[in-house]
Amino acid sequence: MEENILNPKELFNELVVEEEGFRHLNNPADGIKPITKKYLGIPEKVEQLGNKFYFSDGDAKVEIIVVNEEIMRVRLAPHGVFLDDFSYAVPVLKNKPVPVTLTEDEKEFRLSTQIINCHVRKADFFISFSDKDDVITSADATPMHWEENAQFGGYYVYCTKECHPDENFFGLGDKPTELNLRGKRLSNWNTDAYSFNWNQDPLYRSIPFYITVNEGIAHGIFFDNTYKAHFDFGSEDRTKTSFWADGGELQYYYIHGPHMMDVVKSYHLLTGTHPMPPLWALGYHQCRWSYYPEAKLRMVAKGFRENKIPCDALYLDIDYMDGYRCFTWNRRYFPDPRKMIKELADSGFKTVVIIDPGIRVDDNYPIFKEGKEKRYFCRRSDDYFMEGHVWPGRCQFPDFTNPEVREWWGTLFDELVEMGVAGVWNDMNEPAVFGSGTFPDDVRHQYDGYRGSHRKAHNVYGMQMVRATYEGIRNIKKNKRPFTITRAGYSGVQRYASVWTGDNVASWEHLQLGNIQLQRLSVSGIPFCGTDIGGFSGEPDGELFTRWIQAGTFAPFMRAHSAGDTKEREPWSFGEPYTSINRKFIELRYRLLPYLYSAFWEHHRYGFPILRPVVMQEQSVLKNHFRQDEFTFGDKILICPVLRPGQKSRKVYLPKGQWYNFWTNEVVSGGDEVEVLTPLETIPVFIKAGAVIPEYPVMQYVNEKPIEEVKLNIYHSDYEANSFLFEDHGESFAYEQDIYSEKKFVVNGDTSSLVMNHSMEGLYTPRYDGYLFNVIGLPFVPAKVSIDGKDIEFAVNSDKILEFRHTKSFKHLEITN
Ligand code: MIG
Repeated sequence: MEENILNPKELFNELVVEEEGFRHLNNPADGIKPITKKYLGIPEKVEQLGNKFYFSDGDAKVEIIVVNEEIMRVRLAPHGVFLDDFSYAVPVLKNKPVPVTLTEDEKEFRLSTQIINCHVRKADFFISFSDKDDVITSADATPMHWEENAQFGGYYVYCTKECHPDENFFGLGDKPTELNLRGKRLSNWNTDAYSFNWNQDPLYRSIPFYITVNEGIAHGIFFDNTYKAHFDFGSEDRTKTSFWADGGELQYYYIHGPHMMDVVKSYHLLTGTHPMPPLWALGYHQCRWSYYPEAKLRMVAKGFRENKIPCDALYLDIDYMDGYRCFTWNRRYFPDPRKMIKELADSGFKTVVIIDPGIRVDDNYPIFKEGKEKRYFCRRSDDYFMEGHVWPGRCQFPDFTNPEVREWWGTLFDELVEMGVAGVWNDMNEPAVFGSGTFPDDVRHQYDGYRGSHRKAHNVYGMQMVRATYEGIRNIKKNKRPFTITRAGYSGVQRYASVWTGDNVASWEHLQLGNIQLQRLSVSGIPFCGTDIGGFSGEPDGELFTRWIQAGTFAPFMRAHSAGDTKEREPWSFGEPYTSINRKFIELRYRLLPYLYSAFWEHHRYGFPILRPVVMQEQSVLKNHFRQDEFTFGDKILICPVLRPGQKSRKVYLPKGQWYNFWTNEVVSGGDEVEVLTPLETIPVFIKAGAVIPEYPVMQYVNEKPIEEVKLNIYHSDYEANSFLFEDHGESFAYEQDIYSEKKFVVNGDTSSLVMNHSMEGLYTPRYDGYLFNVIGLPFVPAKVSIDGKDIEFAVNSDKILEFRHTKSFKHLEITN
């Protein structure tokens, strides 16, 4: 790790001197020359060009784009010249032509939509935003500023906003620290961080997007700048929040709430959502560094089926390749990969293979030869090819920011896909290089025609690699959904891949950390995420592994993985009672697949996260800003994993409303903490009253057998509640042509009845005919069940659950006493 020579406290203990309209920040730690920051002066005038507004202080220019009613984008051009408008995060800025009014008085210029106002203060160019009730939500604490000191090579750009006493901060991707970022100072620079620690920064991904909640109102700031970027959430100065970058343009989006959910939704409007994954990708995945030779992989496959533990995917880590050369096979370990993949597929296992960016320098290796001839590899400023050591030895690296390279790379998957490989795992794409860590700063990138050095391209390199992978496989597979997973990423990476949190450790602390990281990724626009279940390095004991499987059951992406020097790590490796409990939870994952898939659809279609921290349910309750164990999985199931050894019970906070303990069906009122028993066999799981939770029968893998019946668990409530069930073919993009089925269940009840309305939309018809209804929590003895006016036979089982069956086509259900 790099030594931190400057103490940041000293570095920012600046002396402010007023001088000729500019404020010079004199930094004593700098010694030789003071850092000279330039600040916006006084806005002289405003020009309007459609939904774009330009302000100028005579030299610097500020552009404000009204993106829609809730979003405005602010850009600064220190000398009046804006950079080309290009972003990997926001490929197309979808402006909605909304009415904007521009007004001016002696104090300010003001741009207003129906929902927000942007104020540009005449005295000092402070920019602030307010809602329609004129409540200021975000206000500059200094004017936007920059440095053009030659010693840094280019502009450093800064924005500083007011930070309020009870303002709290969320988001920013995978930072391994408390969920609430208040008081933190963090940086974005994609870094391979093997066995990272609590508070280590930065890690693998750069997501320059955060959400703040102040006095119950949320807004987001998306600082779309790919350079090394920094954030300070009231750390150096409790009254200020800053974000700045070591280059590039000061460009940020103000995204209005008022709810955190609205902010996340709008962020996805800008950066896109995750496409629907193949249904099997929501099943259980088993990974290891590495399963080889073939006999070993087959043994693991057999182990799953013999132990009757469901599993859909097996992974091949780097040892499947010939000398770690991408797109080759080690034929000694895997003599006939095609046959092996086919036979694994026959018993339901999809094979996922790893692909790293480093290409071995080897003139007998066709991929290197072609890349070299076509000059597809990254070069230094003096035009020599950039070289570094990674697993294959001496390597060169494709410039994935070049569209032609991406296209070429995409075609390289042809053979793997044709052999039956079902998914691709992109590792080391920060990019990671042994020794030096990453590429030298002077490496040149094509950057889709907006050329730049590695300083600009570093944080997007991995995203462009997995984009090439995703798009390539999508082309090859025609209308079938690719499955991809990446370690590095930048905002927008969710359009191309799922994400895992990298090389964690088999410790309780990492289980806690992972639980926070997944919630944080979820609100930062990365819905399909998971940790290495069990911990990558080190050895979990049976208890830790089982607790991790239990938590992982409710992670959008569920994969166990472990480093090469650890003991066997399959769900049955720890013996009883662990094996049975692991099985029970993995089975639960498969039972809940239709629910999870529907939550995924809600993400894809509407931009909602799959995991939602408690603060997202009740942001106006200040205490919730500091809760980080509980979250909901979709909007109906609340989870509180057990994160400590030997824990026999734990406190769980339930948001207001009525909840059912999933294991006992006991009704609990929310709005407070409850003490819940946590024997090794369970973790706290609560279902929101009024929910309809669909369940598929347990299978050893997705589509093992046709589904004959879907179970609908209906939880009585005394208020109206909506639930959805999304289904489709599970493999194709037909959903883009509306070939799916979306069912809506509206439940309402009182002390003597429960009614449910059922409606259907879409062009897909699931194959199964009927539902098995399980009605839970009726506060009365049911005397009559009728569907569309006809009486239905029913039974009440020993758990007081009302049971009956009916075909899936009906509109109205009524249960009365
Ligand atoms: O330098 O491919 O995070 O999941 O098993 C280590 C070997 C490279 C790091 C990944 C890990 C993977 C491992 N990789």
